[in-house]
Amino acid sequence: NGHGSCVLWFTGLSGSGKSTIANAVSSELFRHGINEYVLDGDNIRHGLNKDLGFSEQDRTENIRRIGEVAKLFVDSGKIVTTAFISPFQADRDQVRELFDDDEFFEIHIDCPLEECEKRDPKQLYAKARRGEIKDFTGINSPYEEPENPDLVIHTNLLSIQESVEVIIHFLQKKNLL
Ligand code: GGZ
Repeated sequence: NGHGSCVLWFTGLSGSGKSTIANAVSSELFRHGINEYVLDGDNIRHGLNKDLGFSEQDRTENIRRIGEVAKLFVDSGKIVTTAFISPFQADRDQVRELFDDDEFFEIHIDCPLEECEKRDPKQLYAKARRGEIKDFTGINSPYEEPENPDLVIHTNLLSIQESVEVIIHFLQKKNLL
């Protein structure tokens, strides 16, 4: 098991590609026999965090708990990728505090709001524009862009495969693979 353990903390708007890229990175790492796991809405918000909504307070608690879970995975030797909007810099900074410098990487999955809104796979932006979802990130709830990201992936310019390659190279450069 000759690889490091760390957290790849994705942050970005709804529809920016966080889950898609997280799952593609996961497949690539798995193919190379690497001990990895993805935390996303499906396995966290539907279970551990199903008591939480999308108020600023609940998002902060969502991210705090996910940070603690990610810490457990890192302690168990995994490379863990998290795919949550995590809109607040202070919350992301709090999570970073749980880790050593070489264990936590903030990765901005960066896509212009207009493009995310055009993609709108679940028609959530449309609903938010019609006032049917309150506190929707980018529409009527803030997204704070990372001030000092370890890596930025422009998903409007790169294919999924290209995005995966950038992240794999990043892990190699950090001597984690
Ligand atoms: C943002 C919302 C909201 C509101 C439901 N604002 O594109 P999706 O559907 O699959 O991903 C979004 C997901 C965001 O949950 P996170 O846990 O990542 O958010 S945070 O980190 O801010 O706590 C979206 C859906 O949940 N969703 N309502 N109001 N996204």
